[in-house]
Amino acid sequence: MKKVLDKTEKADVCPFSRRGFLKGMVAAGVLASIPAGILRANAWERIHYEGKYDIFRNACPRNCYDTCSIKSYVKNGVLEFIEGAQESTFTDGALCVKGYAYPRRVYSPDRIKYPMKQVGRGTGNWKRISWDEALTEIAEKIFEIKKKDGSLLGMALDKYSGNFGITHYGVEGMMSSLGYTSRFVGTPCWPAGIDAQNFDMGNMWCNDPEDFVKAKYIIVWGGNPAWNSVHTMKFIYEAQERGAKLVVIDPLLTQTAAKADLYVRIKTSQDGVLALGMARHIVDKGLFDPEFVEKYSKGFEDFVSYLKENVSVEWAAEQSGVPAELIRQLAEEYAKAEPGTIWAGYGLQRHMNGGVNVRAIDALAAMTGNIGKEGGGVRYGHLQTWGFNYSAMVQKQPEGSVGYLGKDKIKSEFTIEQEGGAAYADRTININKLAESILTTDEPPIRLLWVACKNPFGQDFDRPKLQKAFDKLEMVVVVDQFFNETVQNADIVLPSTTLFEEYTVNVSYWHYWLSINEKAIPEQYEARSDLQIGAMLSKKMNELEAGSCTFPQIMDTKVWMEKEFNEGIYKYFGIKSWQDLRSGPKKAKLPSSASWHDRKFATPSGKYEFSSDLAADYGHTKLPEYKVRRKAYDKFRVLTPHTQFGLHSQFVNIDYMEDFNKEPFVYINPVAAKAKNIADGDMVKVFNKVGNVTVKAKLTDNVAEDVILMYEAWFRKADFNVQNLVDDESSDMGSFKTGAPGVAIHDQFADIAKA
Ligand SMILES: Nc1nc2c(c(=O)[nH]1)N[C@H]1C(S)=C(S)[C@@H](COP(=O)(O)OP(=O)(O)OC[C@H]3O[C@@H](n4cnc5c(=O)[nH]c(N)nc54)[C@H](O)[C@@H]3O)O[C@H]1N2
Ligand SMILES: Nc1nc2c(c(=O)[nH]1)N[C@H]1C(S)=C(S)[C@@H](COP(=O)(O)OP(=O)(O)OC[C@H]3O[C@@H](n4cnc5c(=O)[nH]c(N)nc54)[C@H](O)[C@@H]3O)O[C@H]1N2
Ligand SMILES: [Mo]
Repeated sequence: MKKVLDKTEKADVCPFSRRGFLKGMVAAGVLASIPAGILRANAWERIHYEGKYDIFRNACPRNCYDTCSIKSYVKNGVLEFIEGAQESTFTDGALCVKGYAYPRRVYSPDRIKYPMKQVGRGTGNWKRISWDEALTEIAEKIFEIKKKDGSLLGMALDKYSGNFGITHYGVEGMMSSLGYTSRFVGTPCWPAGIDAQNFDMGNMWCNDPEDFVKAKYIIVWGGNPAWNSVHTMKFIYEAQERGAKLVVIDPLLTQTAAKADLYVRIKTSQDGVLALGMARHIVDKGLFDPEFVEKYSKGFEDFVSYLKENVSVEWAAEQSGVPAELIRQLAEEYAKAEPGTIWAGYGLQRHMNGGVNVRAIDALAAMTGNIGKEGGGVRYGHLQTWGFNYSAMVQKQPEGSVGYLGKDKIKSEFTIEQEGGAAYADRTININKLAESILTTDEPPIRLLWVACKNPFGQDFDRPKLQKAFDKLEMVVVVDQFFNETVQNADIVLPSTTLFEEYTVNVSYWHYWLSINEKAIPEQYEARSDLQIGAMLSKKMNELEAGSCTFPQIMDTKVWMEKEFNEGIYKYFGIKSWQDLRSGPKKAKLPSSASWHDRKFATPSGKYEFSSDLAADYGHTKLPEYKVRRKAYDKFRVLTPHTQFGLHSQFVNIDYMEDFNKEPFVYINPVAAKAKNIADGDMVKVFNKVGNVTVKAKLTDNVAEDVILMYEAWFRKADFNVQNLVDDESSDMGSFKTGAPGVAIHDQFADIAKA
């Protein structure tokens, strides 16, 4: 090991070497069994690095709880290795495995290097073109659409979470600069839970995750942080060391469940039932918090009546598959804990009854007085730190732009409502029904689709239908870094920079740290950031027709990053200027680590609402009542949750990740496999009404007998895509706060047979 750290050796500073990767991991003490001597050497190393490298501040912009603060080491313009920032007590000097592989992503030979045109969509016949040619072709299409339709509503933007850097909202700005267009709104990720918490409390707001250490009882409910939020686990472990009990409720025995003191296997979609059963027992035993329900809540009596008339522990046991005795035990332990906390994961709410199930869980926390306490709460997410200017996003349409007659307002979960609420006249379409909408939207139809920070073929639903939809489009432009399946269905691909090649600023929807992202290396090949591409398109549009685009034509990402800051941000983070972030990330100055610490809720009544009129206005029950789950449409339930060594379609294609994750599998219980005559390692076909996937089987009793499991991921060498098995059925909630309902991603079914 000592040798790995020997910096005097020439070979190990090559960015393409496995050494650089190891060094990053060692630098932050991440390699599993690091002897103490190495850690001491590591401290020596750090001092040694100063002066030898240009050191930059970066932040991981992926859609991940952890949004890590990064320190990057550059020599002669080459990014050699990176480590987690030590200044952040959340990142705590360590990255995840994917993070350490970033230099391999930057210098991957597979990166899209130049603008390219595909001669015949889907043929793979790519031809390198110049930026000028690419932009001219796109601009001419835009003019053609305006001429044909009298508006630009035939141009649509499909963007989501490939890069959450704040200036990336400049893509939306670029669209506004062109005119009124069609926008896919909503989110495939967490909308049902967002609405649920808004109905109950008036906002989605979670405690600082670092205060997990203060919890005495932790329920991780429908989440898998051991893979999906690795940095939070250290706080959970510390709580356990201080005597807290960790309970994991999940239909799968996950890596998080493996760390738990108690694993509860639940039938999928039946979390509301379990929460209601626990609530009934708490009422029966008088274990609720009289002060909270009297002073700070509305509708508790109605909730109790509902429970007494409709819910019994035995019924909940039968429905959820969790034994009655265990429901009673969980209820009593949680209610008596001082405090108890629940982490409501996003997997939990990707169901047709997902929103109301989150409401039932919120109710459990409220009735036991666990909301507003340090170490307590129902942790789902928050947007408290997102108060930027969104200068890049807010752009004016050119004079005389014709818009949609409806006064739809653009919404996303990150929308900061503007004073006065100016109504946009873009046409808004449910992001979760991309295929269906392209096929059915008319007057005008969608002709030109601009895709950025999104991989619909990898991440959206009903892939066979999406193929038909793309075939209908007149032009598809994709801005990305790799030739993924969406790019394969594009006419023009524009190369995007990686996070190290631009300035931006990042915050998290989970922790409370703010990080600057500096440009550490030049743009690689001909890659440009989303903002720069907007400016280049604007220049070309105006060249061809003056006044046709209002987006700035010269773009310095540093200047645009500066424009995102305001006094509110400075005050919240206790800094004087964004320059202060050059010395490291900063944490918000929180009056308490607890959300709702003053128990003043943002609901219409100002109280926690067990009974919500607003929920009724949106077509839901006022109370968090039991809602029957989706009827099975095939033999097994199919779960397609998130993978360990990838983030959605990102990372698994990087060579180091392929070392960990060579090929995809379907996981099946041995009993179910036997009935189907399937042995471990057999090639099998998983099929349903949407489509099919052929993949290798792995037998494990980590999954129940009626469940088959595949992790969503893009393998560049395998023809594997879980979206062949996932339809676009909506979840119950999401329209209130995000503009469209979520997707019942985990309410899917399929059969399996030997291939
Ligand atoms: N079956 C199934 N489907 C799911 C889920 C599931 O659990 N199961 N999860 C859902 C969830 S939770 C989410 S959040 C979505 C995620 O859906 P997406 O947001 O589409 O997912 P990603 O794969 O993270 O990112 C999309 C693309 O952005 C690109 N990208 C990265 N950086 C940049 C940049 O700076 N500029 C541009 N232009 N592009 C960039 C990446 O290379 C990638 O191709 O998927 C959803 N789909
Ligand atoms: N390594 C890695 N990290 C990531 C991501 C990634 O792709 N890879 N994605 C990021 C993003 S965008 C997101 S949204 C988060 C997701 O973070 P999580 O919510 O933790 O992740 P998921 O994989 O969507 O689902 C978590 C668990 O929900 C369970 N689940 C499914 N249905 C039910 C149900 O009905 N009841 C219960 N109790 N459990 C159920 C699944 O079995 C799964 O174990 O992670 C982020 N972090
Ligand atoms: Mo997500």
